[in-house]
Amino acid sequence: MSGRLGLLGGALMLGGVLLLGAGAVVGGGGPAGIIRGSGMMGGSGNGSDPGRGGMMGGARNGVSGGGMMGGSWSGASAPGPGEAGFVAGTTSAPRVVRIAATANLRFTPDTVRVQAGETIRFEVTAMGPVTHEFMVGPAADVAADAAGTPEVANISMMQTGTLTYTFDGAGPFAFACHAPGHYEAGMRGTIIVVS
Ligand SMILES: [Cu+2]
Repeated sequence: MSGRLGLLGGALMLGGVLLLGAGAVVGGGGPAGIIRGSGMMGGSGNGSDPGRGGMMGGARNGVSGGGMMGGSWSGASAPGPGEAGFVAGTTSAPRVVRIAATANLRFTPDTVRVQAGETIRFEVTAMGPVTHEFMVGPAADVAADAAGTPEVANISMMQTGTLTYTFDGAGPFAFACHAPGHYEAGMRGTIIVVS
């Protein structure tokens, strides 16, 4: 709780859009995994597959497939390094990584792979009746809740906090929630930088 909002973040929006996206996938058919559901905006080769074509439309609207698997939230992110369709995020076109902040004080996923130098737009949704924060940056700063570390605070139930961050250098980088007691309970995550 550094009290500072992230430099580029702070925007809150209703998370209902995510629910609509998940619901739409039900009718899309097929095993909608996190990677498959990400879609490829402008990508090639997917147009001939009707099932995936539907998901492409979802991605265009900012909600991508993934559906509900095992009862847990799996809002899909754009493909990451090493995954089919990966496009490195830039400052003008950040890559979207969606993270669920759960009522049992965890982030899902709790590990995010980024390419060195990438700009990522984190969209963090609070999935239960617990308000969270999302801080990302150098691991030491995140662990210490250092003032000035980019953070979006007060993400309440079914709201989404957005924070954009560029991963310059080798890291290590991390993310965490510093709502009282949450970090101590294990609400933290790791950024893996690949070159
Ligand atoms: Cu939290």
